[in-house]
Amino acid sequence: MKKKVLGGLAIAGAFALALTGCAPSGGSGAGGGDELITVGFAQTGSESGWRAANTESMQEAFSEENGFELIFNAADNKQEAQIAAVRSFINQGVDAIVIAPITVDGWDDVLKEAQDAGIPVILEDRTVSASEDLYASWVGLDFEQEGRTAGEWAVEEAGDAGANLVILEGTTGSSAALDRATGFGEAIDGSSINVLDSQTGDFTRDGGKKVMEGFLQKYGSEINMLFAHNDDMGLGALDAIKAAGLVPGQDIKIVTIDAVKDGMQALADGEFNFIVECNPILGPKVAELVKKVLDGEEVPKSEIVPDGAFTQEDAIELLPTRPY
Ligand code: GZL
Repeated sequence: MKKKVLGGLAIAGAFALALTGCAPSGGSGAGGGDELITVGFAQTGSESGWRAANTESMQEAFSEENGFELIFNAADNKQEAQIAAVRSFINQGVDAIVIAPITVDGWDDVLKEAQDAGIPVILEDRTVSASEDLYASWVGLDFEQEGRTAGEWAVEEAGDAGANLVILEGTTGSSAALDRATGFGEAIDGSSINVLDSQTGDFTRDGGKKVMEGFLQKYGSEINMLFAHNDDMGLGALDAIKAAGLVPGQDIKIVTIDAVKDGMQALADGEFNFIVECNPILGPKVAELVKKVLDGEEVPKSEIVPDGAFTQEDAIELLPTRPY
């Protein structure tokens, strides 16, 4: 295990640790050779196509040939399991911890424990409400802008005729769901769009299908627009819409977020009408951040990765070359 000593302050810290008999092992700054950097990665789970692409990106970036030993944990979308995984990484004495936090709250204690253990934490994808002093850096997406872009499309699509909209929300308490809702809400405020209902489908296809079935039982063909916080819930909703004898993309206009391959296929097929991208390929940036932090280099507290947005024509053109 390679613990690169951080900066000057950390050298003093390492010296203090040496006095207590628990100095970091190895590391280029502390006489370590070319040992691997051990990183504990606490992933949310495997709830969506986006998550699969994000996990693949992280596992490729944190490879042995890139100088890492990755200890991977997927928490099945349960925060208590994710916090337990982080505690396990701390007990194993990893060199750094990466977290894709399922929800924003509840992280203060375990982040303080990692800090007290001298293990830097980098957040990727979603973020937390805990003080930014408790983590080294965050790299992710502008979820509020993603929601705003989806809302602006919905307002234009509704025009003066208006629309009766239902919303499939992401995981309750996640920064992705909270911020997308904020951005979307601001964009449609004062418009001709009437929000009939909004409920979480937990970012999963099954969740999207079940909630959409409930919406259709309650509102039937009154619904003519759907905003799903991610492609997977929108794809699940397609089954419910078709089972109700309605035509997705025509009877019910659909806007989603992510732009994973299955979503872009639905867009190309005319079942979705607009998709806002959310880039899951974060692995290379996170791996670079880990090395910089362990080398004691200054890093930005946050970094936003740019997103695009796609129409049906875009999807038809881009599908053959989409990386995820
Ligand atoms: C967004 C990410 C969300 C995706 C979902 O960065 O956290 O979680 O939009 C995924 O598909 O489940």
